Amino acid sequence: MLCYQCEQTAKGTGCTAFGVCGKDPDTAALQDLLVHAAKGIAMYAHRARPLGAADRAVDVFVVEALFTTVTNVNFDPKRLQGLLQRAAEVRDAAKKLYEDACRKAGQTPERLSAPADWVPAATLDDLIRQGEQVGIEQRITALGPDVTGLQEMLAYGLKGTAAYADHALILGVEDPEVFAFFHEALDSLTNPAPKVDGLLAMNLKCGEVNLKVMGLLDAANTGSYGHPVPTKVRITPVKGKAILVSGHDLKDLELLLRQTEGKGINIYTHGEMLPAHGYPALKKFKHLVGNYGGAWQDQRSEFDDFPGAVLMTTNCIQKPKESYKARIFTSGLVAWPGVTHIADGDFTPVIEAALAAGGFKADEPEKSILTGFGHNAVLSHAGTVVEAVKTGKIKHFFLIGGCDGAKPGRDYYTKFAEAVPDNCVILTLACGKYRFNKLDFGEVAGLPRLMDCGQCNDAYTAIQVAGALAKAFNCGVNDLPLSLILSWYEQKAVCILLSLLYLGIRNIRLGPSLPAFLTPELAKVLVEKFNIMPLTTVEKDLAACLGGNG
Ligand code: FSO
Ligand code: SF4
Repeated sequence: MLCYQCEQTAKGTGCTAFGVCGKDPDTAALQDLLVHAAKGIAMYAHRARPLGAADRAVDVFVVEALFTTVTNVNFDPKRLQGLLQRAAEVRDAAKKLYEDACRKAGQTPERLSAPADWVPAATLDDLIRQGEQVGIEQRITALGPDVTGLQEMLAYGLKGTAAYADHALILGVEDPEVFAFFHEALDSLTNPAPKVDGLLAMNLKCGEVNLKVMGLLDAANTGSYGHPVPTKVRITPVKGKAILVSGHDLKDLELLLRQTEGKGINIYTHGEMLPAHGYPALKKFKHLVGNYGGAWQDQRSEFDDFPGAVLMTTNCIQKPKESYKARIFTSGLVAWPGVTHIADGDFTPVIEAALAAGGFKADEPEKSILTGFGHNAVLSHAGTVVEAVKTGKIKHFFLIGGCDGAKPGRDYYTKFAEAVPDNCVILTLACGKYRFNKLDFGEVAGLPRLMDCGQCNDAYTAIQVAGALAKAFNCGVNDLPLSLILSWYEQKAVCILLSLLYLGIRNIRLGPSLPAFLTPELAKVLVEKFNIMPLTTVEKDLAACLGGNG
């Protein structure tokens, strides 16, 4: 296997024997084959659409297939085998769609070859062998590391965008143009002689489309649950039976809240589910009592200690310990072999496991943190913020956000947040915030110095806020007293980075390490075009930011 799609990839170059995330070589091959199959489907769907032919089932499957292969989502070869069988059926449907549309238009259909003509092997072992033939290694040999790296950056950007598109469509918000782009971009990845310029342009287009998708998801979340409002969230347990909900899927949380109402079970959020507490239609549930634990990489000890059931609605799942394997559940696209999967929104098994577990025996002394600083909430203070900047009360803004992870260097973000001067505001989002969100940052100009904008997709909020500030100060976003200190881990961070690059945002500090798929040549291009900077030391980087360099 060779997988280098996430930040924790082995030796900073690629997982070859076994994934650091827990992905075994067989699962890696099946995921590669699923992406290959999605490209084949897209070849037909991309050609059918201009002829007026589209099929929502095809569109949605491509989104789900991509999201399935994001880091820490699906580790289950059996589930992947099922998805591959379905992929072949969907591909046949897309082929028919295209050929029928051609006939109708009086055109001769193109005869498409690999990956459009993929025939799924009959057994799991043979599917794995097929997957081994379509991995990154073969392309690095054929096309070289730069072109392959750019192709993979696009593929990872698409995977991240697919995750957000999936959340939005679950809440009933979708856009045919977005589906069309997935097909166009995947089709472009089948080009036997790709060019660097074309790939760079397609990567930026992915950033553009992801921005649109984050907007759709924002509309879906706020349309379903209202605009987040600043909300105090309890971080200490209360007595009673308990369910811990992790991941990003607000719909699953809503369903679970409804199904547990009046059952004497308290619901806690974990990791990226924390911002759910800010949404009016979710916070109204009295038994949504608090947030438990930290970011995803702490789950093995935290789930072990949690005296109730656990539900993983999206990534990031890690190999469950035997101690809690019987009381952890997956939903949506998440899968781990041997872990019960809730496919139909009926969370009865989760509720039963919570009732059977001990629950918290007593209330712990109350402690809380704040969340809910979506764009509406932050921009409702726009006048105060602009005034405070003009009078010098607020000197600088820092967006310290992105994913968390297990690598040692990630304490940089804690130290950076701690070192930010008192007259500066810190905006944060995604699971990286657990590095510092329990520290007391106090206030500046009557506003909290630390504002939690939400999940990783709420990078949309940060972009809205930056745009509004730039307008108020009549300057470009790059001219604002704003620094971006970003941490990345998986492919959602890749699509957000592409969106920021599409917007022309420069001087991003990216860590804890640069992606392995960015060869030195590609990294040079990004530095020249966008002045992306690796992290150095907190002292040097902070001084540079405050001195006007990013
Ligand atoms: Fe984190 Fe995992 Fe939200 Fe990611 S929980 S790492 S970028 O899935 O999606 O920030
Ligand atoms: Fe390695 Fe990350 Fe790929 Fe897992 S997802 S196999 S940790 S590069």
